Amino acid sequence: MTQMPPQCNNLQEQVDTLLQLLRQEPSLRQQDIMAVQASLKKAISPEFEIVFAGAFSAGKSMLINALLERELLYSAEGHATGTECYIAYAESAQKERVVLTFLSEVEIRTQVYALCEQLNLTTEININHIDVVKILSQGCLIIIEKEGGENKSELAKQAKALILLLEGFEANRERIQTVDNATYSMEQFNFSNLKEAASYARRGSNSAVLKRVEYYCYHPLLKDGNIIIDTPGIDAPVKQDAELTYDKIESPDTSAVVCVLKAASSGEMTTEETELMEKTRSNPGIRDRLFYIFNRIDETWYNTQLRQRLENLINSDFRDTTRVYKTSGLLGFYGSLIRGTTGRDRFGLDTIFAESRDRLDADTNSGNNSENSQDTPQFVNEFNRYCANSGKLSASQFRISVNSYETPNQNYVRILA
Ligand SMILES: Nc1nc2c(ncn2[C@@H]2O[C@H](COP(=O)(O)OP(=O)(O)OP(=O)(O)O)[C@@H](O)[C@H]2O)c(=O)[nH]1
Ligand SMILES: [Mg+2]
Repeated sequence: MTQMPPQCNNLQEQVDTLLQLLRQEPSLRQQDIMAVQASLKKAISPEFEIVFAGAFSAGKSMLINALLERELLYSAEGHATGTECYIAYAESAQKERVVLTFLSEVEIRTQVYALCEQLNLTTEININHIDVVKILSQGCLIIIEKEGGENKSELAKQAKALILLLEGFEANRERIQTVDNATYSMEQFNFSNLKEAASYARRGSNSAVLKRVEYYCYHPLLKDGNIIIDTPGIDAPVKQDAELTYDKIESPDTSAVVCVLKAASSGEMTTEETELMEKTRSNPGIRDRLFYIFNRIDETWYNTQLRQRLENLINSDFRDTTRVYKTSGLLGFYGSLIRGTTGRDRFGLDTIFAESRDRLDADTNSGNNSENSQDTPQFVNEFNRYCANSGKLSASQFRISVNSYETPNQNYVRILA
């Protein structure tokens, strides 16, 4: 962070004096001084909040993991992040810690009412009544079945969100306070590291009743007061989650916004993305610290039409900014991790990918079929595609073949070997 010029050393005092003078002058007393106070707070604050915002699955969490070079945040298909995550600096690896803040019972009740209204569930709603909770959950299950699955419609997604909220409330009943937002340290949860806390927070039902997760993480990027904030997708099924993101980008505490856009995989901007950019531009505290990231750029490598549409979009709608970046969070993140692997652990298949492989197993109930294509880590598929079809590797320099008689994992190991 830049040093303040010497005449600003007593900024707080000087601004306070000016504001006092303002109050003494009757004709100026009505002036709104909120903006001045907000700017002052920011100017003297040692913290610099950088908010990552965008549509669901744009890759916000993955990009943050890539920046921090570790799998800290939960990144997955579908709506993955349901809670605001703050990542601030820890002085050393030993000082890494997590603080979990829960919603209050009142806030949870408000969300339950709103969801029940949208779902047309009109029973007596007392979430402390075990029977009521059962009836509501059954009602949700019926809706999901009628809609043909959890993700089949907005209604089904909301029903799923209500189930998770009720489950989360029950599972964390002892920790949730009536009107206050209770906070807990990781010791109180018996977590021994950030990862354990993160995997507790990523579970849908826990995430539903958490208001905020703060990670204190040992990484040079966070030194000097940089705080990275991951937010739920602006099109998240629970309205409150999405609103939280909009509140955050309009908040005077926010100093920079990284808009993670999905246009590289769709060729166009969604209404929500346009709204996000408009709201961001209207926050005077952000000024020109607005970064546009076209993530998932790998998808344009295999699709000429998509590539052209993205280029057209950037040339027309992003003409007036130089802060346009094209990234692949997925390839960048795993690419940096596999540098530390060797043939002995099959270039990460037995180490860094072991957990996601097991998770895939659990998700798909595919049992012991460990070479089944469903157990191929997403990165391995993307890596093979990169080698075979991206046109990024010169054929004379890299004689790489992706063979159809081998499994994707075998191709991956052979190529890297
Ligand atoms: N092909 C490709 N996939 C990516 C890329 N970045 C992320 N993904 C995948 O996209 C999915 C969603 O990524 P997340 O990081 O969870 O996205 P998010 O923006 O945090 O999504 P929400 O938390 O749901 O709002 C994951 O399965 C990632 O592996 C990328 O650059 N290329
Ligand atoms: Mg996320």
